[in-house]
Amino acid sequence: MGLKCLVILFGLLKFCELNETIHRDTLSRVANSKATGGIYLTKWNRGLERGHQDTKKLEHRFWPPVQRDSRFLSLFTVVTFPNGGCAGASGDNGTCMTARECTSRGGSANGYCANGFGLCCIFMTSCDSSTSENSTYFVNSGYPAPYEGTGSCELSVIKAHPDVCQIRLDFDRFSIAGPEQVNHVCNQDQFIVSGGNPIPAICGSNQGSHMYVDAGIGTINPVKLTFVTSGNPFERLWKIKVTQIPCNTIYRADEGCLQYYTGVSGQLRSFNYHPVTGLQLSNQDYGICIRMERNFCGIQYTACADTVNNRSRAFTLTGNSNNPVNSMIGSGSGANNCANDWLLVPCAANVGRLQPAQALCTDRICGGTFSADLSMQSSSVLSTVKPFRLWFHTDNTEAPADIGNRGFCLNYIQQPCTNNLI
Ligand SMILES: *[C@@H]1O[C@H](CO)[C@@H](O)[C@H](O)[C@H]1NC(C)=O
Ligand SMILES: *[C@@H]1O[C@H](CO)[C@@H](O)[C@H](O)[C@H]1NC(C)=O
Ligand SMILES: *[C@@H]1O[C@H](CO)[C@@H](O)[C@H](O)[C@H]1NC(C)=O
Ligand SMILES: *[C@@H]1O[C@H](CO)[C@@H](O)[C@H](O)[C@H]1NC(C)=O
Ligand SMILES: [Ca+2]
Repeated sequence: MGLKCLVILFGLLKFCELNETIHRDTLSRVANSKATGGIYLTKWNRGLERGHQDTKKLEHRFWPPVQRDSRFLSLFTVVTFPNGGCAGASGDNGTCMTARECTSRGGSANGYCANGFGLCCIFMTSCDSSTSENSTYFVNSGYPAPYEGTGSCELSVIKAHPDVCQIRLDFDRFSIAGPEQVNHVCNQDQFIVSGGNPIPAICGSNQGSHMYVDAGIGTINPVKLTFVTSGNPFERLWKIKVTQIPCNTIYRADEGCLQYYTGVSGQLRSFNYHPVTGLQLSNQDYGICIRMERNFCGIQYTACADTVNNRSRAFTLTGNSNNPVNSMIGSGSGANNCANDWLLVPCAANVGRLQPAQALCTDRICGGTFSADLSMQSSSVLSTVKPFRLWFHTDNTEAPADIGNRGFCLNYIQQPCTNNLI
């Protein structure tokens, strides 16, 4: 798909059509629309302000070389550009297209794109709707005002193209009621994703987080995003960007990754993590993947700084974390094993651990301190198992043994293929 524009008289007038070839004989049609004061003209007056110089630049950029000699085209120039993503004036992501196309597809124009030839079309929708537009924002009823009511609010996401394999959800805003205080189960509000691979329901505060949903191959049932709200009044606010990811792209997440991070360093947080107000969610079971960057052979994890609490709560999965709790490791059923809730870090070992213990490594880590050894002292933890992946699991119970756990926040840094890392 693409947008083609006919530029007349060095850009003083522009006529754009989505995906439609403009021939010389289209000119009469253009002339007609001009004569009748066609809908295009008023919408493109920014072209008039931009004037001569910009248009000259555009000619160099877009003018197909084969047409350069044509005397006809010295007056009439055809420019094309892809229907790609664009940034709207509001900062939202949109799709570049003509004003007419944007209106007919149910979007709203928000700023210019493609050097002023296209409009950035933003798609925003709320409860009980469906979308097949890429980069649609799913917002709460009444957005940007919060929604205090209860009920169910659903968006069906239909593939924009059969060749879409994944749906990425970006939680630009995500604030619904958190889990109950005893067992941390989301029983008041819930965000549920269905129709794709199994995804745990979440609740609470998740702004800045993301999820990948496997949409399957071919055209199958839509993926449904549902907010169920119940119980006490709560100022619920959400705005989720829904991006459709084609199968054969480099930015597609690996199979089985609910979360997928790229880059040499970054930060991983469990859902509803917050050192003070967060509570680790029960009934979680998912993979977190970090793309192996070129020439990196290992990955090191360190608990985030907790600047609020006296004792860091950046990794509190098990025990009563109102008191200091040591790290726990391994999959046995002993007091210092991780039988119920854990973060699985494949063959994890503390950084700087003295030989020969270096040869030993553990997989599950839990407790109230982040370390691959039993310890009250937090440590950086290294894993060289590839691909880089973590699994997070919680059961449906906290009380009475587990109290006030927040979940985890870890910073990761990939380690170069030196120092015996292969
Ligand atoms: C737009 O592009 C599609 C796919 O490339 C094509 O099937 C369709 O005929 C085109 N429409 C027009 C009006 O050119
Ligand atoms: C959706 O938009 C994103 C970002 O612009 C882009 O990478 C992706 O290829 C688009 N998906 C489809 C199906 O066009
Ligand atoms: C979407 O918007 C963000 C923030 O404005 C920007 O960083 C990102 O590149 C945009 N994506 C596309 C495909 O335009
Ligand atoms: C912080 O912890 C230390 C050691 O456990 C304790 O001595 C101190 O009183 C605590 N401070 C606060 C403000 O709780
Ligand atoms: Ca638990």
